[in-house]
Amino acid sequence: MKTQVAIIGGGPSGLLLSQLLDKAGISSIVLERKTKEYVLGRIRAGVLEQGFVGLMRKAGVSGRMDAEGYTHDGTVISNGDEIIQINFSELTGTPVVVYGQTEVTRDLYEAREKAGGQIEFEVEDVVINDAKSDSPYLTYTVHGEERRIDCDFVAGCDGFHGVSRQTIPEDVRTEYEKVYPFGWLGILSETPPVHDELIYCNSPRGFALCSMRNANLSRYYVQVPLTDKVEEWSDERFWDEFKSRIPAEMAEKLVTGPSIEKSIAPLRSFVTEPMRWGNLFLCGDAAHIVPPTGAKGLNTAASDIHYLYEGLKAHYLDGDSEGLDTYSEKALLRIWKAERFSWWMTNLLHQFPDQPAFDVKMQQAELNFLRDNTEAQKVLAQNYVGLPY
Ligand code: FAS
Ligand code: PHB
Repeated sequence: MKTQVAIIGGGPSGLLLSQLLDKAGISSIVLERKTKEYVLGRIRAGVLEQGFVGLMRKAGVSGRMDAEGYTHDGTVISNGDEIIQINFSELTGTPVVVYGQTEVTRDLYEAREKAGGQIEFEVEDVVINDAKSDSPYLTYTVHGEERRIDCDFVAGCDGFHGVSRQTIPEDVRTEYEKVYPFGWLGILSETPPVHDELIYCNSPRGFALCSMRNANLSRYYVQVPLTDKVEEWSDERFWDEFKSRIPAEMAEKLVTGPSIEKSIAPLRSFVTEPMRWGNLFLCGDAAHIVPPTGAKGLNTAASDIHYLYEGLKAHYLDGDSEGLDTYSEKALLRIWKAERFSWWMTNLLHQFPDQPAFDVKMQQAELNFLRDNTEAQKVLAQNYVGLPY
């Protein structure tokens, strides 16, 4: 088979890129190693920056998001029982949209299928060949049958455990990593959210987050040690612990119920440089990971897709390759700012094992400065709603 852009990975990055390219008349094929049902079974991000919302509109897939997404004008940071209101719209003029990644991915699959987009599922043994040449090609198998795609460019949208990043020689790559000494235990419950905005909770017992998916679907998290196993957390244990970490006024009105999903995700910061090698371009989790504390994972994948899409469009439509030549540098500039914000939010809100007493005092001083200083709240808001592309 031949296409202009071969995309590895049928998650939000790969699907959004394929849909945008299609709108510009540029052909692509998406290779996904799992089934569509498996991909849609993942519960991940929940908050979309305006940049992401704009890309979904440009891709023509914003109908359900506009109808069912929740516009949030702010968020709450709590310190024990103390409530710190961060008003995005007042401080930056920009809200965020709460709309789950699962729904984003579902909308993108529907759009690709409606447009007759080529997506191959359950692919295996994907190999990127001749990435440094002008005629790279992919080889792979589907149920044992060997296949090949000849293309101009390869977009590595295959996440942290994919093949793309590993294709770039180790002596070309520089990797930066910080592993946090805790994870997040997340649950979904068919209960009304405890508050109409998200609440990021700092408590002496550890971090907690009150989020949501819709008026009767809550998404809640608690920080847990890396050694914890999800089977050690009954629903009762989760609710007791969660109530002990959120502000008392919220705990009093919390509606609990059975979990319909429960999982533990480790937290890490990770970046690989460069994000281009020949005609292979890395996007999203294939190139970088953030702790979810700043809601930046999915949103930095979106800005990568924006830069790559604009570069490919200029290349094919105007014969201008400047966007492709500066892709890695431009994407990394914004990624590192998202890494910084996610690292800052994680240090602000979590309890670290064996944390020195001085560091605890620093965390409290940071929270008190945020409570008392509108400029500090504005800096948080500018980063949370999304820095410019
Ligand atoms: P993805 O990992 O979503 O997609 C990559 C796709 O490539 C997958 O479908 C995979 O099956 C496929 N693939 C991998 N290797 C392949 C191969 N060799 N061949 C073909 N296909 C291959 N972000 C937030 O903003 N907020 C959150 O709360 C949040 N929670 C998260 C929880 C978890 C457990 C994880 C893992 C991530 C979370 N994230 C969160 C980050 C997450 O949303 C990512 O940023 C987002 O999925 C990035 O999208 P993609 O780059 O498309 O990568
Ligand atoms: C979520 O709703 O899953 C969510 C929201 C905000 C975050 C992390 C996760 O920072």
